[in-house]
Amino acid sequence: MTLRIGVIGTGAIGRDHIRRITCNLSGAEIVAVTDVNADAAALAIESYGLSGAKIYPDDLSLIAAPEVDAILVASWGPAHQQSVLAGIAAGKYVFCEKPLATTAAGCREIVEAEIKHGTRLVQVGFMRRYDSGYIQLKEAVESGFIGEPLMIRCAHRNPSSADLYTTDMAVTDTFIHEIDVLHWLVNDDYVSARVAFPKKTRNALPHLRDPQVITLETRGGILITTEIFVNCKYGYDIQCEIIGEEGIVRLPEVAGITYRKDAQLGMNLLMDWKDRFIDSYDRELQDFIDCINQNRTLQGPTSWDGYVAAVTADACVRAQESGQEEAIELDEKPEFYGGIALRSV
Ligand code: NAD
Ligand code: NAI
Ligand code: ISE
Repeated sequence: MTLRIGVIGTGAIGRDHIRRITCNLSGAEIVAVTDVNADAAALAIESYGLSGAKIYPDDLSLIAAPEVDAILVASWGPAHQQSVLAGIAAGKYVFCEKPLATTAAGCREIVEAEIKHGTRLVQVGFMRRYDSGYIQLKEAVESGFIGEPLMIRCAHRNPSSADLYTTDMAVTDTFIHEIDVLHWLVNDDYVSARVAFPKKTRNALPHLRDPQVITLETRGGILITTEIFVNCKYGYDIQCEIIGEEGIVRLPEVAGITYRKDAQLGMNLLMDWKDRFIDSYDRELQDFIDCINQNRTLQGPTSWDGYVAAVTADACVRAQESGQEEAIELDEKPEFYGGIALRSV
């Protein structure tokens, strides 16, 4: 079976996903695209030779199209909620880039709609769960190799940020990847957040506070500190180290040749998120396609994971503003997502 996908939002990542589905992955084809910027949609069709794909005027008409089996939402964050809810209402599968919605209430609405539908339809694009480095870290924690995890130290560095990137986006756009992957890594829930602002880099625009240090604490007492530095200049660099009672494990450096030249021993660093997690993006989407084509329940990050990320991000943004520790309070996890009890749904 070939899954027929309609793409909503053909910007940077929308086009990158179209490229991978068309050129690298198996079992799916792009049959429809839409973008609020009609030129962006036309460019996507032209760039990847999608002569059979149709351009729709908006997300709702694309979702309603009978030839579309599944939608891929890669528009900007505030537009996600409407497209995901319409996808669920039409009974179509949805792959949604992060964030699932920009508010916890919006994510909760999606959760309720999916539960009402009765089967899982939504996968959120938290691709780090498919990264082999993070998978090895999780295996090390779960096998007891480093004993009980006590602390986690992370860094999320981008060489530069766009002009419209604001201080809260360090949480909602960037740190949100750590928020998702870290509670999954240690199988624990967050209970509080704090944010500290070190000396500001001269390389950030005046409106942006960069870098930031975010501290999360889990129910089990694990303390997680993450440096977010989105104008670090030197490269795209993702670090994660888990300190356990019996040892320490670290995310591997991205493989690259070392060179000896001009009196230097060196190694190149990546500059772009598209390259750093290229295998994970391939794997998350292939998994989405395979689960649907083989009639298996989706197994990637759920709408509930999107909700957890949004509640945690809200607390981090409050902590940015208050300078205080802010509580993270989650609703009880519905049985539908593997929780213990179903709360008012
Ligand atoms: P982008 O600005 O390059 O592209 C967004 C596109 O969506 C634009 O072409 C815009 O015109 C279009 N758009 C906006 N609202 C729309 C709507 N309502 N309907 C249709 N099209 C709409 O942004 P991007 O970098 O591609 O990011 C898109 C999404 O992907 C964001 O949610 C972002 O957080 C996410 N993202 C995820 C990762 C990751 O590592 N998983 C990386 C980059 C971006
Ligand atoms: P982008 O700005 O390059 O592309 C967004 C596109 O969506 C634009 O072409 C825009 O015209 C279009 N768009 C906006 N609103 C729309 C709407 N209502 N209907 C249709 N199209 C609409 O942004 P980018 O970088 O591609 O990010 C898109 C999404 O992907 C964001 O949610 C972002 O957080 C996420 N993202 C995820 C990454 C990851 O690592 N998983 C990496 C980069 C982005
Ligand atoms: C972008 O949207 C991503 O998701 C990247 O993974 C992240 O590193 C970057 O900071 C975000 O802007």
